[in-house]
Amino acid sequence: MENIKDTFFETKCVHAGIKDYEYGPVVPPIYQTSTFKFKSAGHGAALFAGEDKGYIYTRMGNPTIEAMEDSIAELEGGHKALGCGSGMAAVHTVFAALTQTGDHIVCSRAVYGPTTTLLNSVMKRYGVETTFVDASNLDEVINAVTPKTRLIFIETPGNPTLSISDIKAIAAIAHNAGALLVVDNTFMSPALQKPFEFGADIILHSMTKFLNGHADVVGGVVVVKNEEMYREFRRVLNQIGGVIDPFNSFLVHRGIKTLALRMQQHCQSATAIAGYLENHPAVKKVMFPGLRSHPQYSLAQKQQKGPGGLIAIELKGGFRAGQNMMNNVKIFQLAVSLGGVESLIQHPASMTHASMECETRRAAGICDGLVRLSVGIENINDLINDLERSLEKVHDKTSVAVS
Ligand code: LCS
Repeated sequence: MENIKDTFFETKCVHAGIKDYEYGPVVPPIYQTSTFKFKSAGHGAALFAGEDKGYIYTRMGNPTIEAMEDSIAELEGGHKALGCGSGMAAVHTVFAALTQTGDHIVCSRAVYGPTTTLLNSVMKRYGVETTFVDASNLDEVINAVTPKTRLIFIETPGNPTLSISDIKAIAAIAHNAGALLVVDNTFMSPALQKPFEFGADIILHSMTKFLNGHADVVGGVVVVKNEEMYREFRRVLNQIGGVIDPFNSFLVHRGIKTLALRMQQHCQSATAIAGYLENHPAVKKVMFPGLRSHPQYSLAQKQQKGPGGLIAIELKGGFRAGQNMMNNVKIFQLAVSLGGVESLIQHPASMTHASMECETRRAAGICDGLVRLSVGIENINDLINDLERSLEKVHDKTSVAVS
């Protein structure tokens, strides 16, 4: 579509990235091919030399992948995007492209468990050191930066505690130190948060979550702001090989068409559920950026267009009560991942964040009793009734609190 830049977000969701293709399809065809024919030996050489535009080999580029990448770059307000085989491939590509032996990273403690583990294992083995901080405390971030810091990495809201970091303030800290700010925007999607508007340098997503939205793809994406960085990241991704394939790209691109609508419903239903849980006698604490009780409620109001669809809760009965709740829900599915149309429930300490060492996990605020909900788009009455029934059982068995 022409003039896509002048359209509103909902229109971009439907049309961004789509070009003209042979036969005039309204959605991008799936170019399910590993390689592309050259017209002549000279043409092949010119493509490899970058003198001619076109496709060579799907690890290096493919029209279906590119359509999805362009749509996300447009939605995030970036220059270009790089589709990756998973969110973790996106995280790794960023670290591999930006650091070398002797460099230092400052990373928020409130990030997806395997991101912490990647920094503490592979990146450490390559001689890249990381300092983990409570990124909602700016003094901690400032104090952690050293002359060797290449990047600051945050997730906001963080997985799974939903603590919020000030993107604008942390971008300023990074830039003062000659470092870059990388924001994992998975929990918000560009429908609810635009990190580039607050000074972030690189955005990444697990597309497995809200961007795709239908729990049928594993994928990731990195979005950059200029051509120089894009070329460097593309070179590294080509070498690492962690690319996405055409079919999964097609599915993500299809999912994005309803992103704006889905995010509205996730926010609305999660807000209703968080309010319900906050008043429930079996619940000790609810962490949700849309509640006034959230410690960074006012920052969330400034930085986010909505609270998102994730809720973390602690039950008065601790871990046992949480297990009971998870074993008794019927509509919420007991499964990891998040951001799909179906509601999910899981236990971070024994599931998504189990790869972290116990002490690291507790320092990140992930107590053993924490349960995470990803609120889908089912009817809100069904969802609340499901929680009501499961919490009745929890409450009966744990009326004496044992957290
Ligand atoms: N970043 C965030 C914020 C995530 O939540 C995840 C996955 C990743 C990166 C990695 O993405 P993947 O490689 O799985 O596409 N989060 C998960 C979670 O909370 N439950 O299961 C996966």
